This record gives sequence, structure tokens and C-alpha cells, in this order.
Amino acid sequence: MPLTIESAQNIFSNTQVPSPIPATIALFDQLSVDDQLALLWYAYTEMGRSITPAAVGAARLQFAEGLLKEIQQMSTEDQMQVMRELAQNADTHISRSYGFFSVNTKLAFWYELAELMKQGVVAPVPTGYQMSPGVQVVLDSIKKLDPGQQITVLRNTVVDMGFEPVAPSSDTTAEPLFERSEPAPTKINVEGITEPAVISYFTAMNSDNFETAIALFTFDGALQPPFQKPIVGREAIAQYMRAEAQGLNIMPKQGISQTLPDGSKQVKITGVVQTPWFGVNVGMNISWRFLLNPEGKIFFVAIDMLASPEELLSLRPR
Ligand code: 45D
Repeated sequence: MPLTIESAQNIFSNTQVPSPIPATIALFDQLSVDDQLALLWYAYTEMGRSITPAAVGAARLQFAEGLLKEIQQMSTEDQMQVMRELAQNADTHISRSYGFFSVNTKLAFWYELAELMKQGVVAPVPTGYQMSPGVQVVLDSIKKLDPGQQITVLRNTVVDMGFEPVAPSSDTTAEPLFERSEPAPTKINVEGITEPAVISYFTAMNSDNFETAIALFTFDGALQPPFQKPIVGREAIAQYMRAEAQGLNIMPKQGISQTLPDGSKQVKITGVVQTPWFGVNVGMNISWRFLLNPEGKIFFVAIDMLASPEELLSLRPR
């Protein structure tokens, strides 16, 4: 029987525990737009007491600079309006430009706006803003998450903003590199796992060697990032990796592997991933669910955020 993405998505389904991240975002989505912006400001400044993202390099800012200049020249009321329009996905020229940004440029844009807010150049909340009780509910929900989950909530809200382009810009070759402050581990040792494709995948990813990583996939292979649909085909996966997988520190710890009757293998691994935005300060608890074809190529891999650190150890078959 040929492998299908639908069946691959369900491997190890009994180890999948509902994540508190979508639940928190669902609460956030119910807030009014002013409450949403205020909530993000409170959450971000609160989080900043313990962890702050790394400053944004000039290269990454070049794409956002025009918009940021434009916003700085506006009145406080207009600045507020632009932020509302971004959060509401309005069809305006600023919201459209933002929609074309890569994920990391979107994050860099807000990082800079947050700096301007700290300096008092841009107002974080409208004058006379009254916080609704719902904001506290969402803040409490965010506080219960671990740091890796908190930064994922922030990232997802930022990604969802702006007017969605009809055809997303696909040129990721211009995406600036993330400088690695220290080299990622290249000697990968995963307890219980010897599959060469899987080990080579981690080694390649830790040196941003996406060509090598892609060559480990079948031509029709797929990669499913956290909370997203599968990205199908080598070229699409390569584009995605160049845009979003740079500078990651991947530290897989342990796994289980099972051979299926047709000779394909399913492998589940848990471990910790660090993003270049926060470096060694924030570890995200992650699982990888691989389906390898009988020739040992990667047909499918799903990357999931674990619901809790306990899930790191709960490796059950199927
Ligand atoms: O609205 O094996 C203000 C893949 C208030 C590849 C604000 C992967 C107003 C394959 C404060 C100004 C990539 C899938 C906003 C592995 C307002 C693979 C600003 C996984 C918005 C392992 C907010 C990688 C700001 C993973 C500035 C899981 C927020 C990577 C900034 C995960 C938030 C990376 C930042 C994550 C968040 C990065 C910088 C979760 C960064 C998060």
C-alpha cells in the first residue's frame, strides 16, 4: 500500500496530547482589538523581566524599515489605528506590506515597535484605555505556559496579523541569515534511535545545511510544522526551511522506532529546540514523528510542540 500523508499524520496519534497553545490563542481571538494589543504589550513586557529576544540585525530590518519610518511620523492616534488594522487583517497598504513579510521580518517589525514603545515614541495603548476583564483571563492563561509555549503564542499572534496576500511571496533566497552565537551540537546521539536518515536530518539542520536535509526526503515527502498543514515536496520544504528553520539548536534526546509490515518505519523522538530569537535562554519541548519509506527516505515528519515537559518521557508505541 502506498504511503499517504493522511495516514502519516496519524502515526503515534495515541501520544498526541492537546496543546494549551491553541486554547490560549482561541481566548486571545475573542478579545476586542484594543484588548488584544494591550494584552500583547503586557505579556511581552512581563515576559521581558526574565527573557528578551535578541536584538534584530540591520539586514533583517531592511524590509521593515520603510513601514517603521512611516509609522514613526504619524500622530499617536494614527499609529494606534495602524496597529489595529494589522491586528484585524484590514486591507490597507501597510497591512498588505506586512502580509508579504516573512515570519522573521514580522517578528523584527514588532520587536522594533516594542523598542519604540519603551522609548515613548509610539504609544502602547490608546489614551484612556480601560482593560476589560477578559484581558486578565488571557494573561493568566499565558502565565501558566512554559517559556517555550509563551514565545510560541506571541509568534503565532504576530504571524496572523496583516492582510494575507493572495499569492505569498515565495522568494526566500534574500532572507538574511541568523548569526549563530555558538555552534549547535553536531554530534547527535538519540537514545533508542539509529536510523541514518533521522540522525543525518538533525545534523544537517544544526548546521543550516538545508540541501542535505532535503535530500533525505522522498520527492513527494512532507514536513508538518507545529499547528500547520503539511508542506509537500522537496522544493516547498527547502523554501520553508530557508525562511524559518535557520539558526535552530536542535537537541533530540530519546526516541522509539517501529518497523511496519511493509518495511516502512515510524520513529518518534522528543527533545529540546532553541530559536535564534532567544538563544539558550528558552528551550522548547518538541517531538518529531517521522515516517520513513522502506528505502529509509523521509516520507513525512511532523514537528509538534509538547503539551508539557512530562511528554518528553512519554514515548508509547503506535
Ligand atoms: O501587537 O525540525 C508589542 C521547524 C505590543 C523546521 C507586540 C522546526 C503590540 C523543522 C509588544 C509591541 C522550523 C518546523 C505586539 C524544527 C503588539 C524542524 C510585539 C521547529 C505584537 C525543529 C511582540 C522550530 C513581539 C520551532 C516583539 C519550533 C514578539 C521554532 C516577539 C520556534 C516574539 C520558534 C518572538 C519560535 C517570538 C520563536 C521574537 C516560537 C519568537 C518565537
